[in-house]
Amino acid sequence: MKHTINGSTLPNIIWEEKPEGCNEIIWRSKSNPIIPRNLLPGGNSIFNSAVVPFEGGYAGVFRCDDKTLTARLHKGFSKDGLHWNIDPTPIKFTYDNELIGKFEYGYDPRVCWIEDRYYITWCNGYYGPTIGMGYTYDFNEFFQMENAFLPYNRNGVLFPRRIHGRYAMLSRPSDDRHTDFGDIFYSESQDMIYWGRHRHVMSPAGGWQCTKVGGGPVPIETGEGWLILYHGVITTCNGFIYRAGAALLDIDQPWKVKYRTAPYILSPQMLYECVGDVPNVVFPVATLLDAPTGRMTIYYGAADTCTCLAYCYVDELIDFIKSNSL
Ligand code: BMA
Repeated sequence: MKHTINGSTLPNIIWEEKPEGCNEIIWRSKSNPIIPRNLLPGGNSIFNSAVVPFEGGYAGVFRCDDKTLTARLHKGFSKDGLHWNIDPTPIKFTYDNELIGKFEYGYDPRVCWIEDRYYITWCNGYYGPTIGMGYTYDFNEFFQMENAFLPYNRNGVLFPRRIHGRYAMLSRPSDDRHTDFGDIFYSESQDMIYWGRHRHVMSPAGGWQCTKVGGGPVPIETGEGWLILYHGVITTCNGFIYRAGAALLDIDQPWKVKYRTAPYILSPQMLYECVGDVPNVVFPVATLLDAPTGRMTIYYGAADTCTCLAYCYVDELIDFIKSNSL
């Protein structure tokens, strides 16, 4: 069914058609992994990274772990979304308050265009993980803002517009370790500094998403509600397995889940998803969208090691969520 999708027109979106005979709702790029772990000199891995359309091409903020295994944020640029030029020097944020600007680590960035600039949220080391925030106009200068929340919190995901006049964010309160629990919450802010009116969105559910859930890419506004992708985790005798699901949230009250997939839509099955620094992880963090055609390109981290692409049609995904909902 054709649905209303409120989003950008991106006729040159990086795209590969669904392979003959593929019955999946999401299919992978034949070029995966599109960014190998060792693209940067001295680098250990590049994964869980966010990209946006920028000046006729693409720009992004990348999670690059070096060989000391410190996680840092680096900017990158690409003409086609596939071949990336990543700056080997980490992003240096300009900040007002050195207590906040003091860098410990930064990982799992999301980038969200709101009104006049690109906002960046990430997991920021500040006496434990919390939601760091910053912005850029040009991917040249970066400005750091106050952390959105107290530790411990991860997976801060901004909505691309104000809702009833207020900025909105999903986040996932956690602990300072590997967190074997976790629900997604919704928070609002008038100024991007003070966040409140916290609402519960979703808890873990059965099967693949029974240990914890966390937000993924920036939500997409559709006629059926906010379309989100999220990760869901199960604890097995060999540790966590990270898979991805999708949900539709109410447009006016996004803490209300309308539909949510009972089955996963992407799971670690390819060698590059099953073997790496952390085996069995797919972790979607960004999408590109061509609203008129409903083509959606998903950037995801694989096995905490490299960066991959997958594709789907938003119309098909919405129908799938509705007919396979919990
Ligand atoms: C989470 C984060 C992610 C990572 C995942 C799997 O807690 O650290 O960056 O992909 O674990 O290790």
